[in-house]
Amino acid sequence: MNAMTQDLDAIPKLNTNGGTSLQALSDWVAEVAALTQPDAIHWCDGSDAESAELIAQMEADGTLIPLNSETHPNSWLHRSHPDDVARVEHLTFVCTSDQDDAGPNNHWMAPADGHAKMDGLFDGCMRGRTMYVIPYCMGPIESPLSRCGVEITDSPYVVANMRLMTRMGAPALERIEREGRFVRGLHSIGELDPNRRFIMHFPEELTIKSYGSGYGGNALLGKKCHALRIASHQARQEGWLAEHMLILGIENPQGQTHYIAAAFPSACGKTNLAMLIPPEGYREAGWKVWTVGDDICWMRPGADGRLYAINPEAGFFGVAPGTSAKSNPNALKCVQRNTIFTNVGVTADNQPWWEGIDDDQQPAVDWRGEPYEAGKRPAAHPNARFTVSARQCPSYSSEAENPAGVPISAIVFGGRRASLVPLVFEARDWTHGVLVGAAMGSETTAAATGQVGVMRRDPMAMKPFCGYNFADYFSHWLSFDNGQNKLPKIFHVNWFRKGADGKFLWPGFGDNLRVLEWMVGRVEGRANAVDTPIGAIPSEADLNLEGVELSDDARAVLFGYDRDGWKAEFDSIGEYLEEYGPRMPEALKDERVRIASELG
Ligand code: SAT
Ligand code: MN
Repeated sequence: MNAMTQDLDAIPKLNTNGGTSLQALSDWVAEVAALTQPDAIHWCDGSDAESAELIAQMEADGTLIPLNSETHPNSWLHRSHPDDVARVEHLTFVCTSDQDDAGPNNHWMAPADGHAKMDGLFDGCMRGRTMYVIPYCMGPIESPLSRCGVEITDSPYVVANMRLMTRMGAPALERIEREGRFVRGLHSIGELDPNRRFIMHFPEELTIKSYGSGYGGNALLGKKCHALRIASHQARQEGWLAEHMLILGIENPQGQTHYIAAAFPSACGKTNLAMLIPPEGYREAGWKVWTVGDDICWMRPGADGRLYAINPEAGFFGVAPGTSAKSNPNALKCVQRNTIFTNVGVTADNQPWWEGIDDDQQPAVDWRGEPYEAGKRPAAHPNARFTVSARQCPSYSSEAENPAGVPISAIVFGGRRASLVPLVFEARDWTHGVLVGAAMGSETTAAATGQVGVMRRDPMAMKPFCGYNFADYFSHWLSFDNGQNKLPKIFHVNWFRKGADGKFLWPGFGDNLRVLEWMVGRVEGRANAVDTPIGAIPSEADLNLEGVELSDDARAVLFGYDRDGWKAEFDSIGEYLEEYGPRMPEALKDERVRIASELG
């Protein structure tokens, strides 16, 4: 299994500040130290003093650049290596003993080969560096839905981000020592050489090895690597779901709250939707939207058969460009203090700046640290990010800390579709809903390296994140419909439909609440819709469109469906499902055939 064979007694005693009573953890840390040869080991306790010391050190070596302390107290800019600005799906592997278990949706390597490759890269890579041991908990410390991990890294920037994104330090270590189990994540920035970069997962060993990148989802191993790829594998074994979904609460004027979980690919507005501000009329009437999470959702059936969800994260790693007082005032308020910005531009007075921020300021320096030249290159990288604690969000729900999770009333799937797909439709039952999720398509974004704007299938927005064969994943989803669970309704939305002029037809942002309100009405059995082969579509009269300007053409397209276009779409979905071979559940294929034949 593991290629590390050093004699542990031969390792000189390293300068180290802490330790653990858990033998499995101290043995692993010693093994990693023997392999990577750091100068010192630092066990992270998550304290303010520890954070202050790390930040001082990063300010001194230029890893963090302090921003304007009057406008943005306690906030920093980090410039990543220009070749290291997004997730690298082509270098991300799932190593299972049987290749079919990883599925056509993952790059695969045999576990022994994966370990050999990674251990070769890690050999001696921390010489001259400090190795940080970060115990963390994904989800509220007291929640039975939460799971823990330990990330070992040589990047203090990763430590600072993990401190904002997870419950990290002493309380997490206590839980790990109590439970005795944890996901192992080993990370080194290496030489930041794109040719020596791999993100490798060993789901059967609950292990992650990531080398050569310091960026977001490649390096903050609690996020996509643990909370999605490894957790999806664990969730399948244990009977729950680990999903790429935001979670929000909609409180009606009577004070009742429905929780919705929604899956969209990276950089399709999950953070904006999770922090939505109701349009004026709704606000006046007393509607409120509460943020539980903006990226990841773990859910499991409760004793009453409903799905209960937690946000395993404790912070937001949101896309900065496009975030403005208009698009997402809550996010803008979040990032006024105690925030790490990555790859944004800065103004002459040292405030963070990005395209679409919509203020009167101009950038002086771009994300690479070079003088900004208008019209030449953007000031912020399109995948520039902010990292901030969720507790700073004005709409953060107190229920986000509830160890029991929140009950989910509706699941929403959505992508960027310029044509064909209407604003919203409802699946007729769970099986249909799983097909809607499995068939999801979206145009690619800057969150991953590669071409932007190409339509690809991205089932449940999990294409880059499902740690096992998609066919088995769809079977797992279908298995929740067991006659006992009280499952949420499933919907599909498309905020990104374009008109002939190439402009978006739907205003989006706060007005998306109109669509969510209709969903809540459907859940409560009050709202109307028109049944079509692809699902139940509201007519424009079924939505509250007061104050929204939409041309007749836009209305026809947003609330209509094009039978011929959908026939072609269902042919293409059929071909897509075939790519998964014999493991693809018959129930899903039958469901596609049922709808295709209704389309005629
Ligand atoms: O880079 S991350 O994976 O953390 C962000 C994203 O792509 O959603
Ligand atoms: Mn994401």
